[in-house]
Amino acid sequence: MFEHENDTIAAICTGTGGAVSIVRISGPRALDAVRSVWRGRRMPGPDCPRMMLYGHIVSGAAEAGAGEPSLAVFMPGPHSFTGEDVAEIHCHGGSFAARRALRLVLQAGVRLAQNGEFTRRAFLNGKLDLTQAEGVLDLINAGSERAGLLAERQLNGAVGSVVREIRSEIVHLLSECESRLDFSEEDLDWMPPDELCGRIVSLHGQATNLALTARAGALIRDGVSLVIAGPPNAGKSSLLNRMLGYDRAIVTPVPGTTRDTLEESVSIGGISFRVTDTAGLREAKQADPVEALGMDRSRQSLGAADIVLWLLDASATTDSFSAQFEGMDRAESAVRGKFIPCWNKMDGASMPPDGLDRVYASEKNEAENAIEKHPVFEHISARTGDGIDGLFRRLEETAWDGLPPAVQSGAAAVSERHAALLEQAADHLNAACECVRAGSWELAGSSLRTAAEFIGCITGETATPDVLDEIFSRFCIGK
Ligand SMILES: Nc1nc2c(ncn2[C@@H]2O[C@H](COP(=O)(O)OP(=O)(O)OP(=O)(O)O)[C@@H](O)[C@H]2O)c(=O)[nH]1
Ligand SMILES: [Mg+2]
Repeated sequence: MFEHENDTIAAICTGTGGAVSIVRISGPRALDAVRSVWRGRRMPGPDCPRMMLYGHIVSGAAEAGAGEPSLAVFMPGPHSFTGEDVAEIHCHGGSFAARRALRLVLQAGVRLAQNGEFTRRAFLNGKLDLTQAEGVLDLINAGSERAGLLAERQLNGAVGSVVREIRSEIVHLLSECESRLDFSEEDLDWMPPDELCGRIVSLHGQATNLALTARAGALIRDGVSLVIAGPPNAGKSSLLNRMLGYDRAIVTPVPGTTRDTLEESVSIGGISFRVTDTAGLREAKQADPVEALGMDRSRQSLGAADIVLWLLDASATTDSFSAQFEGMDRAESAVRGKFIPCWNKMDGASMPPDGLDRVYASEKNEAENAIEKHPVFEHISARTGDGIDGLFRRLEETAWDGLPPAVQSGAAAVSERHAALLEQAADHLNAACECVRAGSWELAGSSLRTAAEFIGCITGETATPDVLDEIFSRFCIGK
């Protein structure tokens, strides 16, 4: 917890490994701090704002030698990221140059910034609302193109502007209720109660619909966990390799090749899938202790997955199908997410896809016309790549699982934090409507005020320091 102070802060704001490292300084002493370490033909200052200048960083006036060649820029407030005077020193990459420059800057009466403190200052100085600040964090953490796009939209105010419209309408209706209290004896031109109720109900709908976009937001931001499971030798590792486009997992004809779970990320339809290849599941009596441990991990993965892709070996002898179906049924009961059965090795299958599905149907003693009751099988060959496009479409659809297209486009998908506040606001809007119907203007006003506070917490107008601490502590130092 820290208060917003008017002191000057600095931090290295680039990650390790790049060609350039940047030290950022914000606050009233930003320019003095750079001047105290800078030697160059021209000093970046108010006379040349936002202009990158070449010079050298030295440890002090007494030190001999030219010092570290660097670039520096000065951005006077309020036209800067934080809204304060900001200076940046661009040093050579690697850990030495930037750390040395930072140490020198800190000696000039500047303190090290805390996590997210630059962005927090930008928020406190009105440069960003809270949803935009969160958009900054989402952009940093974006694991797919779609997640990046969503973060960018939020950073540009997509969520903030919708939320502010809702809030300003609530505040308008609140003033309607209050004016009835303040001028109860006077004949003012009031909004009829039915119209007032209608507008509150419409706001309730907007808040609830916006809250519903959180599921799409979570999907886009966090991605999906997909576990590939099935009996040994079904081709699970081959499929992982096929999905990634390179040989990540060891593949052999020996059943029980994969011993431990293996996770990699792949982007499908702009959604990030964390794909886990697992050790094949079979009767424990056939397994050695190492394989048994691997199978334990496979079962744990099954329980935790959003989607389980269960592979069956279509090239195996038909005698083996019963055992394969039994294994699948046993596993399915441990799955909490969605389950997609999939025949692999279709290139070596002795039966066409519908034949395989019918074998499953007859095994289940289902009438042929009831086949559609069965899980819909995918049919692929991890070896040739046949059916993989269809499988990808199925995975994408399963991930979205019926979310309406408007939500899928993710124009303004809110976070869990926003959704919780919107739902609370919606409850108070409901209560306000009841009160208006009952003619209890004071209670209606109080419910509307609470609803406005919850909504204001989304953009930060009514957020407490605790909320800000929680949000900005998730940022890294230098952001
Ligand atoms: N014909 C054919 N062979 C395949 C296909 N997919 C995998 N195989 C072969 O099946 C054997 C087993 O493949 P893996 O990918 O190691 O199978 P797995 O399910 O990971 O096996 P475990 O790790 O032992 O559980 C290998 O010889 C693969 O080349 C396929 O689509 N068609
Ligand atoms: Mg394997």
